[in-house]
Amino acid sequence: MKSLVFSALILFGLGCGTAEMNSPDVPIIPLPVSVTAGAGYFAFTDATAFKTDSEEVAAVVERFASEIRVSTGLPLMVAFDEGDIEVGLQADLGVESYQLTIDSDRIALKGGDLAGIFYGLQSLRQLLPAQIEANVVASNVDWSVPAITISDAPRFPYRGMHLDVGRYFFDVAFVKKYIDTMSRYKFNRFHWHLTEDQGWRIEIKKYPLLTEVAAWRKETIVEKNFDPYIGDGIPHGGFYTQDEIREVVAYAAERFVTIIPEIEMPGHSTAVIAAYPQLGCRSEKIEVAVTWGVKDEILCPSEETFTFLTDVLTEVLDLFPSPKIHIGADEVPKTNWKNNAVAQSIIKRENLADEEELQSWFIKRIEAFLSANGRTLIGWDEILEGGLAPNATVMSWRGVVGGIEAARQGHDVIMTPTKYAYFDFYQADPASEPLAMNWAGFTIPLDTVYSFEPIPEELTASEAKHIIGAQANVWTEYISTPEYVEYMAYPRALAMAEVVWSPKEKRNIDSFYTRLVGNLPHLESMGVNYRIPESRNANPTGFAANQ
Ligand code: TNX
Repeated sequence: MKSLVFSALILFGLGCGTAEMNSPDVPIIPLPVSVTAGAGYFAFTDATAFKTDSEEVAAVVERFASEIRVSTGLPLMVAFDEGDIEVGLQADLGVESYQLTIDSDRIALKGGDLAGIFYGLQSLRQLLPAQIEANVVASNVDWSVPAITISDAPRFPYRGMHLDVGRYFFDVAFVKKYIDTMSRYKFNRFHWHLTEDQGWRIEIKKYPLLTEVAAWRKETIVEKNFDPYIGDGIPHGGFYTQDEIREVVAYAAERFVTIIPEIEMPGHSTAVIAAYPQLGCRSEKIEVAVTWGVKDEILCPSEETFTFLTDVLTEVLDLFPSPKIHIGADEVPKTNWKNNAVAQSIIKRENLADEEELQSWFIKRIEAFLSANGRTLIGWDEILEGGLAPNATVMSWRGVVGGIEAARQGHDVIMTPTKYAYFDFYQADPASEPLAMNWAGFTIPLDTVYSFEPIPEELTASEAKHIIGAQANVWTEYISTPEYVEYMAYPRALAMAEVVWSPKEKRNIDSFYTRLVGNLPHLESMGVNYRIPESRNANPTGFAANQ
């Protein structure tokens, strides 16, 4: 990888020496609200220490110091009485905001809250040489940072990255690394897609077959060989124990990341029905899915299903403090409801027009349960069909149309339109890339992600307030290894980080590419297997981007 990064730098025609750091294109991603270059450098030495004003601030600083002690080998004490890096709270700065002032003899970091301090420290980390990310002492490095003043605050409160662990299971160590990496780019929501047709990944004490049966499939389709079907013959599966989940939730919280668990219903439920056939709408025994695509196996709207779902959610709520819980609700073919007596009798009893309204009735029942437990619901934009549940947040994935509609109805919206936010899609000419998703027929290069604007022009200012942020999704049908997840997510996640954090009017693709050059060595040093981007304006394959 080292040599690849080196060639990437040559490709860009730039190095990453300290001189360039003093330019306005200081290599911080996402771009801060305001950056003013000063004169000179602050050097980290044996005598450098952090001074904090409270236990809670000290805890955040200590975590950071403990990480950079590893690479610098410096003592970097955290104290209350003295220190040349002074860190404290200043509430009037606002949530998640910070001010970082670096002079040649001292550094001052003020955060509007602890998250703000954490983000200020991430900016400081990015100003240090890339070896700061190393997990061994890096010798002969000049640990200095340029004099600079930064004022910074996020554009959106919801800045998300998603990971599908249903299609392929990823272990706790990797999930932690994924969260750690995203948090360094100031993402604050991890959407953990925990259940799928091809695998259920969360231990639920009351329903042991979910982890004994639903977490395992006998094999996986090879590439796109649906017809004739070719399977790999290799069993695949795995799940997180509740202890592991608690550990990951705590790990994320230390990085100011809230985990939003997703429990899919009523669709994407083949694995559940394989374990508990009585929850489906048909009596045949089925297996955990081995192929991709939209499946007919959906949960029956019976009382037994609601008991199951509320039991499952009770355990989920106990594990995840997130105020918002994702209940899926995408891609629900209604065939099995059309042919099922229970479903039809509810339509009649509740005076519903059709199966779409039955889905809406289903989701509203789940919302009532969540709201009785002090939480609200997020669903994919299909929850608009048949009428939105009262406090639902809509995740708009089939373009931004659903998001516009929901915002007009006064609902909160998270924008994640496929065209810009699906990191399972190819990022360059498919001919030169490993197998990836392309069901919509387009490719999503880095600059396309960067060009994404989460607030549609059609919205009035008051409607636009309902767009609480955006998210990038990593679906894993064709992504079976951690290395490939990273290849698909990075550096596109850096472009998305800037979309959700930086002021719209300051975003500039040329500046982004320049800062990217300074930043890629950090990803390299963190051991993230990012894709080396083509140089700006180069089109080596002659492949046209999808815009
Ligand atoms: C659509 S996005 C899906 C996922 C797939 C993805 C593949 C959404 C709510 N549903 O189940 O994994 O496309 O790109």
